[in-house]
Amino acid sequence: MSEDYTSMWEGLGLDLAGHDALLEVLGNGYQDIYLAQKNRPEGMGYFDFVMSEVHGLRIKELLDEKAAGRKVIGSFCVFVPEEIVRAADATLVGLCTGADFAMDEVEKLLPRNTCSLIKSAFGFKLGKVCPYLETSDMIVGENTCDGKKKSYETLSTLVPNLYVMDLPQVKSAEARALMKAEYLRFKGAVEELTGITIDAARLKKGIEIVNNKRKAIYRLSNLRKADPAPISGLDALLANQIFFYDNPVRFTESVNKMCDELEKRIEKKEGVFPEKAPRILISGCPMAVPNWKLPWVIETSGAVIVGEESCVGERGTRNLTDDNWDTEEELMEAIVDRYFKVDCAIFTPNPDRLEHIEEMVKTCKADGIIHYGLQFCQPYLMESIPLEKALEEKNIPTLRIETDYSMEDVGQLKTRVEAFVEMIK
Ligand code: BJ8
Repeated sequence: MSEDYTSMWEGLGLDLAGHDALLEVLGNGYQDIYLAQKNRPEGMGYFDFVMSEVHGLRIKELLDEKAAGRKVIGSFCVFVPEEIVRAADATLVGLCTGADFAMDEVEKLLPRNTCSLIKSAFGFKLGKVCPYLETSDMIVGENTCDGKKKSYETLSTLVPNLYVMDLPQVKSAEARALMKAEYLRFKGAVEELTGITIDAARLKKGIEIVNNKRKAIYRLSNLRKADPAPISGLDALLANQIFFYDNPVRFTESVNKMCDELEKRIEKKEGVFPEKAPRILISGCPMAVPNWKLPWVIETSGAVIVGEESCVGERGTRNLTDDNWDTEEELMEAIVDRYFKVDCAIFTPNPDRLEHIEEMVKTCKADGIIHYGLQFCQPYLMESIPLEKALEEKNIPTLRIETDYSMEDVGQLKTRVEAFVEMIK
């Protein structure tokens, strides 16, 4: 880290010893997993820098924004519409985490059989190690899976500023109306928090910023179609993870700059893995920083990851918001239309997700799918069984993995993944 941020972290009420321990584990993991890779694009230098400053310079920037009167809103889900947040000159940051912390304390509040994603968010709060959570003026929870919606009842006793958004679970006209009503209610809450009235011009600006960010990351996804792949799945995942933290305009520029470099690599047939290396599509639960275990296992087993059907990936970033409208009402409708297409497994039935996976297999030229389900995640684990069956019927080899954030199963995962890679070669 470029500066000593101790007093900033102290001011946020972090537990300095615990936080130091977390940063050390994060730094070591990054060194072993990321910096050990070969032939990385030069453009990844920017993302390495962002990661090295993820609890430092980025938090300082957010605190500077707050000092200038702007607000920071934290979220756990891609259903929280960033366009509305940007329209009020506020910044949206992701609060999901990918590491276990303070688990003994967490298990006093949540059942042991809760997924790691939920437990880790609680662990970071109870262990006082998340500067994003402590910087947020509003924390948005959402009624998605049962684990999340019930855990927010408990989270509300730990944080003073939790706002809960209701979300539909089916794709009907009534469900869309619920989503619209909730997005309007959220817009009102953001206006109240920021003191800014969101009009059509502001919405248009917010949509433009977020669309540009999504276009850039989608451009990156498209470049991964090339064989040899110009970027590793680990590096592409990192860009998708930083999507949730970085300043959106700077992020967009940095991704586009890296894409220019990748285009040149593709022209020269330069890749990170040899041509014809087995190509894997990951599908399933989101992977938040620093959850790099499975991608690392896959890419050290001779395969390359060419896409993520995930909320930290294409499920979260595909589809733009149509901004060819003039009134506030029309623009809000366009935002609802965009988010109503997200095919999260909390929806029932959820046929769009299978379609999207098949489409990604084709566009990414994937040889097989690894379905990543977090232990105790009912929506994705339940859905993975019929998905596997449907994909196998179409001769798309699929491996279902169920895991958590611990490193205990790395050996076992490696054996299974290596056998799968061997099979699809
Ligand atoms: S839109 S995937 S970000 S809800 S892993 S907490 S589902 S038990 S994260 Fe998600 Fe929004 Fe859906 Fe995406 Fe529950 Fe499963 Fe845990 Fe999960």
